[in-house]
Amino acid sequence: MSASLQGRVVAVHGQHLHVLSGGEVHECVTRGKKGGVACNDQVIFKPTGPGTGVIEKVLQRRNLLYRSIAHRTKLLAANVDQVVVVTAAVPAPRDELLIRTLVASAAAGIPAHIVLNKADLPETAWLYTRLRPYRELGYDLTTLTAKADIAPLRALLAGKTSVLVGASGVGKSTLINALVPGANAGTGDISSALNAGRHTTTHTRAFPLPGGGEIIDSPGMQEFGLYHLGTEDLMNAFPEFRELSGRCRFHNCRHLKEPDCAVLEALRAGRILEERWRVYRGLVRELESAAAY
Ligand SMILES: Nc1nc2c(ncn2[C@@H]2O[C@H](COP(=O)(O)OP(=O)(O)O)[C@@H](O)[C@H]2O)c(=O)[nH]1
Ligand SMILES: [Mg+2]
Ligand SMILES: [Zn+2]
Repeated sequence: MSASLQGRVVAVHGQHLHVLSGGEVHECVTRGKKGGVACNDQVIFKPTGPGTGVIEKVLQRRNLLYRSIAHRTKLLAANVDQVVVVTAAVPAPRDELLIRTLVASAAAGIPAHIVLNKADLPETAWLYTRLRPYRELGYDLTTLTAKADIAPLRALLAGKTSVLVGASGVGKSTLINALVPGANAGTGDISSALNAGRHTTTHTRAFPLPGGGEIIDSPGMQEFGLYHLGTEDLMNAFPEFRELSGRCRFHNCRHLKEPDCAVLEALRAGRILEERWRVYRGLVRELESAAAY
């Protein structure tokens, strides 16, 4: 019997994990570990043979992001420094996806950084303007052209562990391929038949960056899970609501239709973005109906 080792999970493919320990990758299984294991978790595992092992324990996490699967929570990534949410003017972006991503990051206590890709397209100027309120909310915005120059992104990622997320078609795979030599991420340029197969498998990988730091990619995933959150967590994940906390008539105000609600007043006065509040209202309903599952 060999002694247990400590390592870091660098890839998750269902119950199969790659754990990096002492410079070597061990293929480990979880044996249905309760609670699950996330990419980038620190774990204790017991070797079961050459290059194989079984997970015994997940060490305490600094933070945790969830994957979105209809009404179920699955772990995605742990111990990360930032979320990088990629957006682009083409295909037409959905406000809701961006907002939900920012909410999930805020609820996990992880800073989010918005990357506006496809700066070469003329439509980008319009989206840049639309994103101005987000910069006022405190989110950093980096504009770049993945196909031409990813230097601005390299600077942003250097020395940090980042999770990459964004709608299909915004250029995530293009960015990964430019950042990580040999990553071979399937891009929208490859035949869609080939992509279809790739995207149905949900695996998550941490790629070491040549200049230090790591980027965590989960092909096919566009959105973080939110079903583990309560209404209170949700309110706190909107900085513009949080700022008004204590100013509503009712201390337990949910900012939905209560009288003398400071959030609703700010909304009517145009100081809160309508789309942000709408997504908030939708999420409150969604989480309350999910809680019944
Ligand atoms: N014009 C332009 N197209 C880009 C850029 N980056 C990626 N694309 C294209 O956008 C499409 C989707 O890219 P892909 O990396 O597969 O997006 P993903 O679905 O987010 O992984 C592909 O056709 C890319 O060639 C860019 O900076 N400018
Ligand atoms: Mg892709
Ligand atoms: Zn209120």
